[in-house]
Amino acid sequence: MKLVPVVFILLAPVLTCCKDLVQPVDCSDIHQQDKSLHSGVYTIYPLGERSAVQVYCDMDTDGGGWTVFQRRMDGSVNFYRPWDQYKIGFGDAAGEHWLGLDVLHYLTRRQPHQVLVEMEDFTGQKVSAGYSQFSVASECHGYKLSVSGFTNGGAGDGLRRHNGMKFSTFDKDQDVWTNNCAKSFLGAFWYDKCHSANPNGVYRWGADGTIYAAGVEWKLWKGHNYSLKAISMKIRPVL
Ligand SMILES: [Ca+2]
Repeated sequence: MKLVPVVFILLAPVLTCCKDLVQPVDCSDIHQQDKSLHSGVYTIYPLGERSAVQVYCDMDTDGGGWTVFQRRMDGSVNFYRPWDQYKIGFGDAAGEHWLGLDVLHYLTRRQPHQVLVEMEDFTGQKVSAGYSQFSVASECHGYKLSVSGFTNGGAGDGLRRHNGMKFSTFDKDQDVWTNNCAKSFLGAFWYDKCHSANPNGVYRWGADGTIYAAGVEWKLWKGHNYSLKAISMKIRPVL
């Protein structure tokens, strides 16, 4: 019986030390550590201590703890980019950003995740689409998307037809169309042939049919010739 306090005394420095070394894997970890933190840019370590990456954490929506992996808001970043950049990520975590397919794969492989897509038009209307299950396969499997369990926040089920698709960029065509969806619709996504959502399309400031279906679009809400003001895609572990 006398051993118990001795063991704790001996372990105390180790436990303290380990606590300091714990690095957050995602925004959910950061939120769990301190629920008073506000939304903003944080550093996460999806793959251990050498994998630091900046990301925007949504600590407000529906309880917070969301890791934002895609965000458009002002057209400041060009999203028409090649495979290697979609793989590792690009843009500015404080603004328009793509976190990267590798990080998406690692995070969604660790544990079950949900996804929330929020969007806004140029009149200030806001809608969303939620899915209780979301995962992205490895690069070997084409970063294949698995998404299900739709909840409608007014946007409509825009990801349904993209479930089971591989990711495509203009220089890596993994869609199921005879042509190249990424080239034809100026984006990069889990295209089939081709899309009902094009969040990585060209930022076009509202209604614009100059090039069909090439804008930042969510077809079931605003159709194929309306480019959204803002859209973000965020994930969180299912508790
Ligand atoms: Ca094709």
